[in-house]
Amino acid sequence: MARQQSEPLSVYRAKPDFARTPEPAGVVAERAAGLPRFVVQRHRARSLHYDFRLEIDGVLVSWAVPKGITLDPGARHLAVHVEDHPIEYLDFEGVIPSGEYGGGDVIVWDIGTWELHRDDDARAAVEAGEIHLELYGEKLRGRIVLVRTSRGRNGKEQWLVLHKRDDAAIEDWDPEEHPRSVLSGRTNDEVKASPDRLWTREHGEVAVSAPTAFAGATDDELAALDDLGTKGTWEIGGRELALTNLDKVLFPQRDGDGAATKRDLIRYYASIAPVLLPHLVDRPLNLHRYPDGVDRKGFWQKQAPSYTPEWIPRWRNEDAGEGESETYLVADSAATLAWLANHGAVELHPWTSRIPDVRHPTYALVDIDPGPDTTWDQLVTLARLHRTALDHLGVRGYPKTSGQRGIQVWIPIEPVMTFDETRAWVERLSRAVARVVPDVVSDQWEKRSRGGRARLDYTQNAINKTLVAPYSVRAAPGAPVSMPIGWKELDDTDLRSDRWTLRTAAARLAEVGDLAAPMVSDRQLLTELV
Ligand SMILES: [Mn+2]
Repeated sequence: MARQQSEPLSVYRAKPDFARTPEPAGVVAERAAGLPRFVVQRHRARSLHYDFRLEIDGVLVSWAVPKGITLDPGARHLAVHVEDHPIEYLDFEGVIPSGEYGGGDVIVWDIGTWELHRDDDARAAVEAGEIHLELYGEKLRGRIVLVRTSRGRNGKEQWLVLHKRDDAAIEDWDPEEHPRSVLSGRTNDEVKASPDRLWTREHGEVAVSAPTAFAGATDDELAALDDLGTKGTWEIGGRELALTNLDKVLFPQRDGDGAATKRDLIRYYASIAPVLLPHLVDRPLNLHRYPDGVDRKGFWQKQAPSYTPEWIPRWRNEDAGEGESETYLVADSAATLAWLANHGAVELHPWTSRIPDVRHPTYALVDIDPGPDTTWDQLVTLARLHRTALDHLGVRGYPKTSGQRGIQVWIPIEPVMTFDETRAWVERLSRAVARVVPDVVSDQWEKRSRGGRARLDYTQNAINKTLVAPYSVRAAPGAPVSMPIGWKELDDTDLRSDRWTLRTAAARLAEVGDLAAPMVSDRQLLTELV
């Protein structure tokens, strides 16, 4: 999704449509050039209104006009004087997230230039409560007058806006009959359906980025790995790795599947890289390491080890408190994944937020965590109820197996909410689900008081708390993998959380494709839950 910058505006300015005005285009264009700008944005927030904004002294002096600005000289429309907006907002067209002031969708309904008709000081005219303008817009032309009628309660000044009876006036002209953006030709509905720009009060315009493609190990590289002895130098992606203990068993066998060695783990991560890395890149990584195998105790590693090669990217957490990890590894290549696997990093847990804006998550996470007495059928029921709830809200969730016993739902979002907000959102969602099946779900955190029931864990929606990445291996016999699934697969009687392993993941991918790929570029604005 390309981010529209100010180009459409300059394109527009270069080619204004002067067909409707009786004055020669050259004369008007000359006068309109170099003048301050105005914009009218059609804004569907709590209620529909048009924001009329004038560029004055480097800010946008603004009025919210419920019925819009019209060419109809018979109309008198209420205009509420609202706070100045930054000049960067002038050509903004996109979405303001719900929860933000003015949350909703915005199009540039009209844009152009203006000049004072009577006075010579615009700011003074606004303060005096009466301003006469000549507009040179795409839709709006001619003389407009704004007059203050009352100071109003809660400081909101009420004004009237009207169009003079001049050559540009058109009787019964209705702004709602001209609903498209003058920049993109889109309606509010179309912008809402696929917003390519986003505005927040704190950050202004928020960029939307495109996913990158990552290379995995080549067949030749994998053959070279297979040919190594128990240790040796392996070249992958132009990097030389000193691999050790390649035949060490990290995963005991399960159900007749052979045990898996460190070589198997390295091979898996180097091969799965193209579909795994999009979930890891630009995110600090928490590692669950099992250098002595998964039947021994593992440990969490967040701090980048001192022996990390130069070429592996790192991110420094400037907010790290006393005793907390300061420097995190970031995986951006198959070679990095292979290096991590060589160090026994079995489970890869990326942060749910991206560098550098780590305080705003790109996912809301639902973790359906079975208790000792939870049956698989009950777990699937809980997943289905979440699906129903998300459907009802018009929110897209992407399910995956945890690779152990649970099911997770990852909900990709625009990075505009805080962790407190995503956590509260998921808690409300899960509590609504729990009310449907109270005998299956416990709201108790103490394992003892849960009576063996499942837990809907919303607490992972916090900075530096993580769930395992899609396609990450889990620390369990047989080397199961956290596998993205389709919602319909909940109906598959063969589905189990640990159904797929590092041996079967490639065949699974070949069969159903990369079901987690859409998560990476999907961005949603979570609607308010009451
Ligand atoms: Mn508005």
